[in-house]
Amino acid sequence: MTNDLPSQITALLKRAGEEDRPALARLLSLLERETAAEAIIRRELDSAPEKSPFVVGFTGAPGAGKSSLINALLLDACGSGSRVAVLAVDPSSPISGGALLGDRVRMQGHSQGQNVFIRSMASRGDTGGLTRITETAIRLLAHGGWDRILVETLGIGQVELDIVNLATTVVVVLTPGWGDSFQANKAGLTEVGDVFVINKADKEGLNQTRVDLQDSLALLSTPLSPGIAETVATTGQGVSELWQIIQNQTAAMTDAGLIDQRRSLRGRKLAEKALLKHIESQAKDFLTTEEGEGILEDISLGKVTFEEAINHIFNKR
Ligand SMILES: Nc1nc2c(ncn2[C@@H]2O[C@H](COP(=O)(O)OP(=O)(O)OP(=O)(O)O)[C@@H](O)[C@H]2O)c(=O)[nH]1
Ligand SMILES: [Mg+2]
Repeated sequence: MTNDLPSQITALLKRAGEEDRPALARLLSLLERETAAEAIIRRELDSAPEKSPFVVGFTGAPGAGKSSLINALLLDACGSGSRVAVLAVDPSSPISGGALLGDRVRMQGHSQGQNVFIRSMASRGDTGGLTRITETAIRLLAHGGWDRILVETLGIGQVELDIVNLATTVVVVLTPGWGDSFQANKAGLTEVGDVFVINKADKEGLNQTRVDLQDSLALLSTPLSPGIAETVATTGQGVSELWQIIQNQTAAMTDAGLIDQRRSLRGRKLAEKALLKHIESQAKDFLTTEEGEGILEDISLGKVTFEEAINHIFNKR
């Protein structure tokens, strides 16, 4: 099967482009499972007209209520009448076909209706790889006619910082008690948010968290002040307002030229990652050659310095 992967992908892309859902689902599975599929899909999409979907990234600590919020948004504000895709990116679990978000949302009755497409993507390896897969998945969804995409990522590491490059708008989900419990991750999260939502507003500590958040945001020198919302995802309280704030913030960012800036930053970051990966694998290959082994030996014996070795290697290539 793998042999005719390119023609299989070409055929699936054609069908997905005509809004065929099973074809899109199959492409996403290939992307997730077949290492070779990613490059083929990207190459084919590169030659298709560029689409710019509206991508809202939701990030935050485990259990903050990201899935519940997305669910409430689907039920309410952004779901009514328009087509919305949801992508849950799970950096922690290996591929299992598991659908953390999907199961929950399905349970609550969306059942992948006409206007909703839900999919989770698991890690195939390193998180850098996951970021690329996520980007490709977003492009696939856009190709399939889903131009409004909500992405859920876990807010504990590189992936959620990378979502900044993938999303049009980043929503950071916090909960009461955030001020004291997530010190280590605080700076990272406050820097990436375009909109901050304090979810579980029914819990104790809301007022203190609001103050803590405002204090943290005051320290940042962002060109645009972020939007702030308060919600109870489980009852839907504040969810329409949140969607309104997301849209307003996006419009303000577009007017200020910040969206385009982010897109080009994203392109650069992805290019940089791909280049570094390439250089690293070349260097690794070189180090297993006789000459590479010799150089390592010479360094370890103190016959040459690191600098000399590096100069020697790079001048040669
Ligand atoms: N009291 C209260 N509980 C909430 C609220 N929002 C979510 N929950 C509950 O919090 C728990 C975690 O919610 P999830 O939506 O799974 O959170 P998550 O951020 O998606 O979690 P992970 O994907 O595991 O990181 C669930 O039991 C929800 O029912 C809220 O506003 N108030
Ligand atoms: Mg979740």
